[in-house]
Amino acid sequence: MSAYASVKFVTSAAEAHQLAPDSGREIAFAGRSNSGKSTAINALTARSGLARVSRTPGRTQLINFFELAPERRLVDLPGYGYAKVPERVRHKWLELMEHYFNVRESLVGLILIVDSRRGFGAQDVAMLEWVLARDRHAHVLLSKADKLNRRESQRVLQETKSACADTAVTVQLFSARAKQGLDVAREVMDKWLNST
Ligand SMILES: Nc1nc2c(ncn2[C@@H]2O[C@H](COP(=O)(O)OP(=O)(O)OP(=O)(O)O)[C@@H](O)[C@H]2O)c(=O)[nH]1
Ligand SMILES: [Mg+2]
Repeated sequence: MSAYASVKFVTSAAEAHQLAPDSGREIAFAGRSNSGKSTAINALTARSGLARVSRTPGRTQLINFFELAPERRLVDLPGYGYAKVPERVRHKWLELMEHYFNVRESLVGLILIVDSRRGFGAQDVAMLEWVLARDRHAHVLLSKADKLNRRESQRVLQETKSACADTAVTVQLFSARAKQGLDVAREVMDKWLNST
């Protein structure tokens, strides 16, 4: 059964003025292009077609808002780091992200999706610093963990935890395909969305 029985798509924003109303609480999903953000949202909400999964990296250039319950949202942010994206698109991404993180009062936390085969990149670290500087929570999903064996996945988990050791950032292994780590991630999200 879906943990969020009545989840639904709300709106897409390509421009700053198109963001969903800034009330209640929301959690944003960010990460490199193709890291598995949309797939994670679908797995966590147990709704396979909710967020669009792309075969072409860098396709999602929109901020997509989903409603879990009244005044409770998940936000699928456009990915970064795809080499073939033209400079104009990269610039627009930066502008839109800066606006989003600067104005968004309902943002309570960031779920950062990092491909477990790659580990942290410079932009992932920059994204975390950005969010922590704004006093929001952050949690890292090391995605596609089904692609690694146990020894490899434990290694990337420990390395990532060490990189976050001086911060309040939490880290876990995650696989949408193997349904690994769903409950842990949902617990984090529920805490952020519902704590008083
Ligand atoms: N093996 C495996 N593949 C995954 C998993 N999660 C996502 N993928 C694959 O990774 C690719 C990218 O997934 P998306 O969810 O579209 O990634 P995204 O981060 O939303 O990508 P953009 O929107 O383009 O930035 C797809 O081919 C997915 O099927 C996983 O847990 N395991
Ligand atoms: Mg996506």
